[in-house]
Amino acid sequence: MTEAKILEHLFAAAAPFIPQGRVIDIREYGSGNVHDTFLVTVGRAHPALDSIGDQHFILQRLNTRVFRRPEAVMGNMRTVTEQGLARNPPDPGRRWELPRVLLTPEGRDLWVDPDGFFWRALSFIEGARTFDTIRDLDHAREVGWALGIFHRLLSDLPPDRLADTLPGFHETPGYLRRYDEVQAKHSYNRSPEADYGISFIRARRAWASVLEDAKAQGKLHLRPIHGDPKINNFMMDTLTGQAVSLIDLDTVKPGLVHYDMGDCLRSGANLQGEETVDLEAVRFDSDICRAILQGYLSQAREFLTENDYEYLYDAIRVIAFELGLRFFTDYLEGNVYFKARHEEHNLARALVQFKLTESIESQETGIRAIIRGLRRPVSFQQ
Ligand code: GN1
Ligand code: MG
Repeated sequence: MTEAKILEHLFAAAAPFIPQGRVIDIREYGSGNVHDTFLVTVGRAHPALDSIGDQHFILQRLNTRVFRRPEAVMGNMRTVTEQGLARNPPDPGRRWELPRVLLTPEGRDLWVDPDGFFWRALSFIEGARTFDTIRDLDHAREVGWALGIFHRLLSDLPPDRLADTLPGFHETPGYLRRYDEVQAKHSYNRSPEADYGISFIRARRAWASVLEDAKAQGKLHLRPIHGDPKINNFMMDTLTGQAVSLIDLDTVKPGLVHYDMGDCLRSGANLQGEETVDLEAVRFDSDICRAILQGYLSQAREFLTENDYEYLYDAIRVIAFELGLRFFTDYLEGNVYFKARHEEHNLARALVQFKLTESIESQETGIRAIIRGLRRPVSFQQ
């Protein structure tokens, strides 16, 4: 498709959400691995956007191969944002917003194009930006604070008010079963890297169900979670540097807060970022880990149980391992889930997560000591 044709499609997809407005510009936005995301600049705002300042919105084409029930995804998103969360200042004097779902004049939150693709529009958090990696300890504390606020604000929402839009998401044993199936079905190019991945996974199979086992034994409980709190889903105010939003609410659903903690820490404490090609430099930074946890616990201490703390170390290790396993399986399967820029992209991503897992394992004693130290209440000044 030519560029002009693509733009024509994009303008057509934006139009239902902005009936009275004039779209000035549409450009690709962010670095998501699943949906196609665009930033739309409008001449006149959508009625649901603020009259002053809001001149943008986010337009997304949903990946319905991953999210098979787009209506349920939108339902969850609306439950979370409309439950008074959107502009509810969780801490006096602090800015806090969540992206709002923009509706068409008919009140619809999705628009289906003539080819059957689902599109949606979300408000854009102005005056804030995202980062792919953590810059410093203050940034880390802010990220932790924002995840803590998110969990705290959702902590009284019964998890069954949210649909299970991605059955099995973050349940590691299921990803292992999928890996076995794919391995049995697909041939792949033997290489030292692929061999390393296979033996890496083999050595961790028995332990990988640790969170699911604890859940089955009643030690850990389902709560509303974000599902994808990696660093570039936290928006930081461009002036103050403080966290103002946690975006990408597709994966909000019932789950373990451990999935979120593990995901935030495996992402935040990897200063090379998950796309690095410098494998030797990949490590888990325990100072960043401590700072994220400090920020998180300033909000989460009131709802975490003793068992929750017990499984925090495993959560960090298992979610890094699981993401590596997911990337690796997708590589073996021919890149059908994560968008890949080249054939070995998901193999390279998997190796980064495996290296990170090794680094976490080699620092187990230190990480457990950090968690133990932070369990005692400490004052944390914002
Ligand atoms: C995917 O699309 P994106 O970048 O928001 C994935 C996450 C992974 C992440 C790794 C629904 O998120 O689970 O952690 O890639 N989302 C889904 O970058 O599978
Ligand atoms: Mg996501």
